[in-house]
Amino acid sequence: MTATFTAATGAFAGMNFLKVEFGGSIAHVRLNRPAKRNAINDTMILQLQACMLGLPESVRCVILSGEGAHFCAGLDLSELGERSVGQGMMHSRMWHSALDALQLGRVPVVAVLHGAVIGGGLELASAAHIRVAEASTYYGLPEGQRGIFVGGGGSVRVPRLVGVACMTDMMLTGRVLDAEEGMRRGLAQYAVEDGKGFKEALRLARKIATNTSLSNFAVMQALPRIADLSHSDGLFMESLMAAIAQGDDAAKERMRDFLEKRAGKVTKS
Ligand code: 1HE
Repeated sequence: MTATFTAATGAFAGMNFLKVEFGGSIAHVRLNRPAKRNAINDTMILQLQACMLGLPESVRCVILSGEGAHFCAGLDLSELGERSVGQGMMHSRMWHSALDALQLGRVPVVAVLHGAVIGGGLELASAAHIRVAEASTYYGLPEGQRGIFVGGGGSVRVPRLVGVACMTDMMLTGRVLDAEEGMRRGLAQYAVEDGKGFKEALRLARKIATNTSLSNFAVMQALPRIADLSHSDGLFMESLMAAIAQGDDAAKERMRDFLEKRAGKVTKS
């Protein structure tokens, strides 16, 4: 599968800690600070937020990856030292806004993981909708060893994937999960050989990009919220979302396509 991606211009080109490229309806956003293992400083997290909020309408799916040998070494620890308690609070809230912009934005994000996915790197990865992990991937939450706590939404998102017990273990003991264990525990949905992550992500992104916008939006916005609700409230919200989605013209057209034998059937592969 070949892909032609071209470098973004304008505001995206000015984002020095990201490399943004567009290929048709897909944007490829790369963390671009390989010399520091893509450690996320304040500028980078703000650029990521601006990038997600500023995507052109033509973009229907994002592939997120990391330049160099690792996906992301987490928070830039060199910026941590001088922060007061109040500044620490605001810093964490800044990460929350940025990762919410990614998780609860307009388009789904497929993350390609390789090498270290550590601390804030795992917080970032867990905000994506789909994770493809190359064989070199390993996951760690060394916050416990560094004397800090997760601050980028990890305590909310990571237990949803691996459970509270596994996250507790990772934080208390420094346990590191390799690609295989991460896959088994739900940190990634797809496992691929080294170097094959982007190709797999592109295959998935192309499928995602052909769904109706409203259907993708419902999956991204309603599913995590429904998971927060009681049984009864969850079912009510589901009914609202279902009615809205099926009332959309694009959904009606797809139903007609199926009934008039123009749409594909569901098959095993
Ligand atoms: C960094 C960072 C960083 C690398 N902040 N500068 N995250 C961590 O505790 C992970 C810390 N990093 C590592 O364990 C290792 O760097 C790696 C396993 C990721 C990669 O090892 P390696 O041998 O390939 O690289 P390196 O030689 O350790 O690092 C290369 C450079 O990147 C070096 O700088 P240099 O100036 O000496 O070349 C490192 O200092 C720098 N570097 N990682 C700052 N994280 C929202 S709250 C989230 C809380 C957290 O994320 S806590 C977890 C932080």
